[in-house]
Amino acid sequence: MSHEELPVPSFSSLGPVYGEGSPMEEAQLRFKKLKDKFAEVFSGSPQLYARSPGRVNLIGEHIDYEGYSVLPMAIRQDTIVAIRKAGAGEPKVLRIANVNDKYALCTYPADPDQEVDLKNHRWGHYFLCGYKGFYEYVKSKKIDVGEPVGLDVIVDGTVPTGSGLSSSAAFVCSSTIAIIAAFNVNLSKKEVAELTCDCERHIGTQSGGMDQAISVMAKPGFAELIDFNPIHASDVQLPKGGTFIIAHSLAESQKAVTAATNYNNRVVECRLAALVLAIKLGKNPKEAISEVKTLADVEQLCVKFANNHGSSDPGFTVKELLKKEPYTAEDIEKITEEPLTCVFKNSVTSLDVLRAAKHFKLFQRASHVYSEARRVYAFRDTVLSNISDENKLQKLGELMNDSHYSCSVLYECSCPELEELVKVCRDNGALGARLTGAGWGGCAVAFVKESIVPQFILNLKESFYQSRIEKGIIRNTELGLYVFASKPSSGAAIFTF
Ligand code: NG1
Ligand code: MG
Repeated sequence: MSHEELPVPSFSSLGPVYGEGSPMEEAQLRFKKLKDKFAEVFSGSPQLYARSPGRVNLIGEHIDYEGYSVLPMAIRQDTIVAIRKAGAGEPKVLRIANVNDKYALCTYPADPDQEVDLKNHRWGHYFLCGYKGFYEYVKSKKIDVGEPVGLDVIVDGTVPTGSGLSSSAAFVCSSTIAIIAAFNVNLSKKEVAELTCDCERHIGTQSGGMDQAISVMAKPGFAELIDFNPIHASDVQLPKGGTFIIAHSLAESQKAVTAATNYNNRVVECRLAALVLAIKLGKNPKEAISEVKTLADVEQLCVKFANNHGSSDPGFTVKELLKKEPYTAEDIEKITEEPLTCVFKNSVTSLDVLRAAKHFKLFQRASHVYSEARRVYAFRDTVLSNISDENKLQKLGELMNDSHYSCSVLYECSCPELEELVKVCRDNGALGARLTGAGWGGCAVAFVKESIVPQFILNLKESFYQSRIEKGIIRNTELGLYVFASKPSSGAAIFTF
């Protein structure tokens, strides 16, 4: 099997494919549960299963959609989708059930052209994202998959939702891969990574491609440096002696619901920052509006300006040309010479952002993106350097701390619970700690010397979780779900048995 194909494992190879350190029995039990649930809800057996993991982003936050490389690793927690294609004569319905009864059966017509009803969020929408994206893809590539038919689906997810660990991508990727396999279409991992990123945008977030890329392309034992345009993953072997601990702040971030004020707002602010920079650096406004989509698009112009002033840092240009005070829409329209509603006329979700926003913090957002993009390479270079392991661990921790500071102060995607948790991690000896994923809740990732891991987790329980247990926010017995060490796990796979 080449690195480029999705593995189709058998039961005997389940352990290594399913994830490092995960007991075989646990995996077998989950497949049995899925199979039993399938028989109970639909009668009969699934045709196949697809699995895709969540991820923790080690560094490179909120820069994938600006075209910059990021450095995540897959985690053991995942989503498995069991699927069966209905026959031609059977009802043309998508029936999506879950092994967890908390999620009620969702049904949709088997119609690839239906819109995802964003005003009424339902958990099954993520499957629909994969379904629509699949048909768009085969149509664009002129692949004939016949008339739409019904699909019976059971889902089992173990990635905590709203936690910044990409439960959404695990769900979208496993759904899409299950559909691809059910229709017998053959695609490379790279194609699947690109396609699943397009799929997830149907949920209404203007996501970059990090989560889907790592979920599809991860290899056990490695973090990956992911580049975009085109997507490419390079293995990064993490140094010995350090462990990543994931800890939940217990604040849930509902990204699909808060998109207009949080996630998509930042995407729009970055685009506006890029436009204003381009125009200030000499581009004609009309040209800038049609050509400049991301801060990466204007980086060379910024560097050129910086060079003329003795610097090589695009952040220098941001400081010189953007004001620190927030911009109003009118401030920006004086520069773009076009109403913002026209600039974003083709994007419903961006127009939602414009309606919800009072002002735009262009200096802060651009400063974050350019500095964070550089930290990703500094992280990779540190891993590859030949300084002592001890110094490596220190330096990686510092980069993570700098990343958190930038996310918190410049990008404003943290929250009080995450601030408290990151501080508790550092006070208890973490080499570095930062929020991970989109933020506004969800998890922190701490980098800890292997020798102190058990004590570190105990201390975290004591100083962060104990008071929350007493308040009844979580149960003592669930603690393992909210704070755990994580090793780089394997990427998506298809199972047939
Ligand atoms: P989360 O919220 O952790 O799934 C999101 C985006 C990523 C990336 C990060 C921030 C989606 C599917 N994922 O991750 O692409 O932009 O935020 O770095 O929207
Ligand atoms: Mg997500």
